[in-house]
Amino acid sequence: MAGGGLAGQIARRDDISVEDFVRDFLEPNVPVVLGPRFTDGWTARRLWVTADGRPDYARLAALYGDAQVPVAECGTAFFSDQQRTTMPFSAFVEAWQRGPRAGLYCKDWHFARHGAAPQAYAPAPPLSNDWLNVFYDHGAPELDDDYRFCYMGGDGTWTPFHEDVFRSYSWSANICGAKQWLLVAPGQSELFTDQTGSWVYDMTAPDEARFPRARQARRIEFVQHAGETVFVPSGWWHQVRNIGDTISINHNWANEFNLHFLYARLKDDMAAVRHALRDAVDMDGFAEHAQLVLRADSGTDYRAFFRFVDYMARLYLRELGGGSGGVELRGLAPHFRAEPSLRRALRLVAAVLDRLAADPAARELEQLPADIARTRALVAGAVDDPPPA
Ligand SMILES: O=C(O)CCC(=O)C(=O)O
Ligand SMILES: [Fe+2]
Repeated sequence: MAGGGLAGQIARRDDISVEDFVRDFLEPNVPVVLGPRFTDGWTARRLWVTADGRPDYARLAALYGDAQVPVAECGTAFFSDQQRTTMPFSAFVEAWQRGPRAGLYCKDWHFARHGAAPQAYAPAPPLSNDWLNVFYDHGAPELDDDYRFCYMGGDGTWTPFHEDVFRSYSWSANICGAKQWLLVAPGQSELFTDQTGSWVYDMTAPDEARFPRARQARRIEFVQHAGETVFVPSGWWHQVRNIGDTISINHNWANEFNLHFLYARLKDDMAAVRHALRDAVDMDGFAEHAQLVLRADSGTDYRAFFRFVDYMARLYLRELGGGSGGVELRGLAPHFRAEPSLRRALRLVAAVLDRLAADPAARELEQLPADIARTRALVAGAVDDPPPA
């Protein structure tokens, strides 16, 4: 690749068992494209698409026209993202049909929360171990949030270079159309970020004056076709451009295998907050103030992270005890709910709880250390080896 970093190959699997996906991709945190068999049965692939594989604009407008949707203007940068507005879905579809020059990209639309057929799809079994959406659905309904999204846009609409929220995984399935992907493995961020915390906006044409080493980043580039699903592992930066009129559904998700990435992200963000506020460390109430700033910057804080982990730990303990009936976990493939998987998940949770318990930013908070200790003790009964006799 001319002037580019070493290019890698994307793995592709027409079919894969949940066990193999866990071993080959989820645990080692490696990207893969899954074949169309995982989406062939989806209602969305019939209902939203015409016989010749194009978006069925009239059908879409009739189904969801009244929804207010977030729309990016792909030609207008706004800090590290694009300018965004909100409009009725019917107005978006009208502009979309007029042609790609509009550059409007309906993205991050929480379509499942707005009456837009949550039954339009079901995550592929290997991708079903989705703690983030289990937590928002069942553990924190008052937050009225989720991480299920729909993207719709014409040829050339695109998403700038980024890493996903909380360092979560994503998966992205094409209902119709195609996407050009660029993925950059973790551990290279010094090549494309600067001192001020800004990063490269367009990795296909980086600003060489500001980011002279960006082109050295090792990358994987590939096209995702209609029906295919991309697994984006934790901490892999990525950029995406639509080829032709494209609709996709995606989730951000997390589970036992990337929980340590989520925690590491929280800890890194906290270190940045404490550095920014370093002149105030001796102030009364500094610990709580730092959490507030963390929450504003990162969308979460230590207590929210613990609440998420605690909720999932208790759910898994109940499932292990056979008592729950499992409504909360019913979306997970059987493999993830089998006893060995539950135990392994709880061991990974215990490891993260141990690190959290030792973290000075957690220890200085009211009540949190006691809460962590209580949950850790509950988990211990299920996972810790008995001490040698
Ligand atoms: O399809 C896009 O435009 C962006 C998708 C993305 O960033 C993701 O799936 O994480
Ligand atoms: Fe993303």
